[in-house]
Amino acid sequence: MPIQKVDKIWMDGELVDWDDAKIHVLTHTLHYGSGVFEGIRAYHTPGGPAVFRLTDHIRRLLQSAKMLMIESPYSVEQLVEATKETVRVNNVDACYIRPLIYLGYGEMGLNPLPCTVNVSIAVWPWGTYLGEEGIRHGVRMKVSSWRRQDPNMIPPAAKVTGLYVNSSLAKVDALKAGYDEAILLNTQGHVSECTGENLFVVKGGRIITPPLSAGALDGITRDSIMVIARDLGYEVVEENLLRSDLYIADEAFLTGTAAEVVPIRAVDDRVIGEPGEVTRKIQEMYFATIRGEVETYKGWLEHVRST
Ligand code: PPE
Repeated sequence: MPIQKVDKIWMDGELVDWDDAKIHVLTHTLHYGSGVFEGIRAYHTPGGPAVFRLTDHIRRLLQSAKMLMIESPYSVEQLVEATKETVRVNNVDACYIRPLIYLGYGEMGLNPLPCTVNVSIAVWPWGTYLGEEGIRHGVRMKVSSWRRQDPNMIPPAAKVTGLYVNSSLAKVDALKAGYDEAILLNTQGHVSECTGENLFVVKGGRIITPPLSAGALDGITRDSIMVIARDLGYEVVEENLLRSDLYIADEAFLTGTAAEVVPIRAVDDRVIGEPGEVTRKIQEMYFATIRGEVETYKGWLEHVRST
C-alpha cells in the first residue's frame, strides 16, 4: 500500500513540504546502509494525540547512532520536541513516525567519520501492519532459512538501515512461500525474533521471550508487554528458544510498534490455533493502554499538545 501523504516532513530543523523532502543520489547512507532509524506510533487518546513512549524511542535512536559512531546534531529533548511538532503541524491524530539519522551528501567511501549527519522525521497514517485478520485470528509464520546477523557482524541492538536487508530477505522468503511473516534463528540455532517484531511464546503457564543476547532488538513494545504481563500476574522469563519450542507452544504472539500485538496461529504449518486466553488478555490491555484508557500506563503516552 502506498504511503499516505501528509503536508510536512521535518528535515534538519526545517519543516519541508512533503514533495520537496528530497536528497541527493550520492547520499552516503543510500550506498552503504549507514543510517539509523526508529519506528514510533502516535495514537488518538481522550487528551488528544499522544506518542507512545516517545522519549524511549528517541533515546534508542541516539544509542543506535552511538554504536555506529554517528554524532547526532540534536539532543533527545530536541528530537522529542521536533517529533511532537511534526505530528502537530500535519494535523494527524493516529500516525506512524519515522525518524532517520543518515550520513549525507559530500563524502564517499567506507569511512563514515568525515560525513555530514542529517536528520529527518516523517509521519503518516499507517494502519495495521500484518492485517486486521492477523490481529484477530493470528498469522502464519515460517522459520526462515536466513539467519539473524551475528552480533559481531552488525549489532542487532542498533536499528541500522543496512541491517534490514537481512529482514527483507526473510520477509520475501516467507511471503513467496505463502506465509505471513518470518522468524529468524541466530547462528547458534536459537530463535531471535521476526523481521520487524519480537516474539513471545506461552508454555505451561509461563511467558517466554528470547534474551537480547539471542540477537533480538530491545523492543519497546517487548518491554511494555513484559510489564503488562507481569502486572496481569503472569510469569515472564527471557530464555533461549529452539525452533521446536515454537511448534509445541500453547500460545505465541509477536510484538512491535508497527505490528502492535499479533497472535501467531501456526509455525511451519504446526498449528497453534486461534489466539489463546493469555494472548487475548495481553492484547486487550495493550490496545487499551495505547488508547489512553489505563491509568497505570498513562505515563507512556507523551501528548503532542500541552493541555
Ligand atoms: N525487532 C525488529 C527487528 C524490529 O525492527 C522491531 C521494530 C522490533 C523488533 C520491535 O521493536 P519495538 O517497535 O521497539 O517494539 N520494527 C519497526 C520497523 C518496522 C518496519 O516495517 O519498518 C517498527 O515496528 O516500527
